[in-house]
Amino acid sequence: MPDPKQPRTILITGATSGFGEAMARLFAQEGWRVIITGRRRDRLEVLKRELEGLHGTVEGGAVVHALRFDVRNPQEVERALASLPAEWSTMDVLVNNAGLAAGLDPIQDGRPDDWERMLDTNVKGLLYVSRAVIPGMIARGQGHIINIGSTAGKEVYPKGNVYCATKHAVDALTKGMRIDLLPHGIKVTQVAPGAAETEFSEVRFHGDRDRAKQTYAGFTPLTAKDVAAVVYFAATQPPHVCLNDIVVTPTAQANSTTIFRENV
Ligand code: NDP
Ligand code: 8X3
Repeated sequence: MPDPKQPRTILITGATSGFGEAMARLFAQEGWRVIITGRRRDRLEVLKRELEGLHGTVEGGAVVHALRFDVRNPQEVERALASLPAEWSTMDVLVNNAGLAAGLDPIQDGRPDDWERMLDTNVKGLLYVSRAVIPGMIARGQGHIINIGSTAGKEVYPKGNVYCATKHAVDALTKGMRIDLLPHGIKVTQVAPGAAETEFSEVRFHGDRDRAKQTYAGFTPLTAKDVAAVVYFAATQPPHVCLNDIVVTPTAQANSTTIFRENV
C-alpha cells in the first residue's frame, strides 16, 4: 500500500505533447514525481525545466525526470528504464499513452508503413513498456497501469480500420492485464477518450494542418486537460478502488461514428 506521506511517482509515455504533456503538468502541480518520456529530446528538456521552475523539488529531489526513448524499440525501452536512478525506479503509476493514428483510408488503400507505425507504437510499444515496469510493481506488491485506449477501441468507424484495431487491442490487453495482475495488487485502468484536439490529427494526416482542423469543425472537442483530469481522478482513488474502464467524449459525441456538428 502506498505511504500517503511519500510523494508518488508516475511514468507517462508520450509526454512531449497532447494528453501526456497535460498529465505531466497536472501531476507535477499536485506534488507527484513525474517521469516524462517521448522521442523529442528538446521538448522533454523544455518541459522538465518549466515544471521544475514552477514546482521546484519534492523533498529535496527533482520533481521531473526525463527519459528519451522510442516505445517501438524493446532494447531502447529496457535500457532507458534500467538507467533510472534508484529514487526514480519505484513507479506507483504507469500511463501507457504514447500512440498515434497514421492515415484515414479504406483498407484497400492503406499504406503498410502507416499500419506498421500504428501497430508497433500502440500495441507493441505498450507491451514493451509494461513488460519493463511490471516486475518492479509485482516486487513491491502494488502499482497502477493506466492504458489510454479510445472510443476507436469500442466501435470501428469508416476508414479507421487499423487504428481501430490497435485500440481494440489496447481494450483487450487492459482486460488481460487486469486478470493476470490481480494476485499482485496491481490496478489496471483503461481511459478511452473520444475526439480531442491535440497534435493527434496533424500526425494522422501527415502534417496537413487544414485537414487536421476539419476533424473538429462544428463542435467543441475534448482538450488534453480534460483527459488529464480523468487520468488524475483514476490515479487518486483509494487503494481498494479500481476504475476499470472510463469512456470520455465531448458532449457533442455519442460514440465513434456519431458527432453532432453545427453549421457544417
Ligand atoms: P499527440 O500526437 O499530441 O501525442 C502523442 C504522444 O505520443 C507524443 O508525446 C509523442 O511523442 C508520443 N509518441 C508517439 N510515437 C511514439 C514512439 N514511437 N515512442 C515514444 N513516444 C511516442 O496525441 P494525443 O495526446 O492525442 O494522443 C495520446 C494518446 O491518446 C494516443 O495513444 C492516442 O491514440 C490516444 N487518443 C487520442 C485521442 C484524440 O482524439 N486526440 C482520442 C483517444 C485516444 P514523440 O513524438 O516526442 O515521441
Ligand atoms: C482518437 C479518436 O475518433 O479519431 O482515438 O479515432 S478518433
